[in-house]
Amino acid sequence: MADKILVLGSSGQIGTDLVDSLREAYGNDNVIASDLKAPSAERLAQGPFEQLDALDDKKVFEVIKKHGINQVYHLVAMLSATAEKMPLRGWDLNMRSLFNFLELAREGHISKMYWPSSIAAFGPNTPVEATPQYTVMDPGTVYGISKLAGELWCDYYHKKYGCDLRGLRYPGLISWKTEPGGGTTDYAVDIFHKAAKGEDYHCFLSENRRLPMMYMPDAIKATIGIMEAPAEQVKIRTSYNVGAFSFTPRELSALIEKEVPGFQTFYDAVDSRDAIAAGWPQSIDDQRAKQDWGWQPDFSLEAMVKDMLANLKA
Ligand code: AKB
Repeated sequence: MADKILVLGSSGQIGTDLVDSLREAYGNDNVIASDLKAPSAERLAQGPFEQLDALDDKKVFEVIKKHGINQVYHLVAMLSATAEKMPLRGWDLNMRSLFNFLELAREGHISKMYWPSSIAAFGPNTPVEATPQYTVMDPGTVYGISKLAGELWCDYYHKKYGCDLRGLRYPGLISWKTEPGGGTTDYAVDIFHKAAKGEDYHCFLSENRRLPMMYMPDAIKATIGIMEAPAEQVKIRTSYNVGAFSFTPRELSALIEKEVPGFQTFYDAVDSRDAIAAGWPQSIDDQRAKQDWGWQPDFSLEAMVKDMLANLKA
């Protein structure tokens, strides 16, 4: 029987690219996009869509049964900067939407689920260089606490009930199809939009704030890669570290300036997101993902910069 896949949060930064890639691999009709928001007419024409609140457990169950869903990519989350402004709503959304699907997995209604974690699950006492897979995790944000708790719950449901749950700790993600919303790493997308329009950028992180990042095609490769890996190769059921490259705003700005002469970044807009980023790793050790299920990124930092600008200018 063909896999039937539900992507929750399909209009978001990851969901937009992921639905396109999954539809190429599995066929349009086998990938059901879903989001709280109504889709664009273009998206609706591409394949099945369900307008769905991931907190509404009855509607979620109906959608799973209606389409005969067996795999779920659960991308619904309130990200770091927004969740700091509304901590209880952030916690409620991030955790209750996860539990709705963990329970469906426990009851045997879905056979496999992807739920992403983040570098935000680490904290100020985590080693910042080549952050190991297993290390101190003391997140200082609501989003980070929800990601660490969610990782542990996924591991618990796997060990206790045998549920097939898989996850990655995403670094900051850079993409051109959809802008991110509410994250701390979003500057690394905003800056390209300004550069492509010939405008200067006023950065909300300080110039030397180094963070691990990844280009979206690699994030999608990792996401589908871990979901398609044979179950016995997925040995970590909390979430795997994955990395690609790291840079500071100043280094990124200099690379963009090579492609867009005259481009400038100013650091007069630094805000509370800089303190969030200060508690996160600067680079990631992803040996376990490489060893266990063959993870390997394709894009270098320089190649990502060129590709982002080419796509945004097009
Ligand atoms: C955020 O900045 O909140 C996210 C993340 C690192 O998970 N992009």
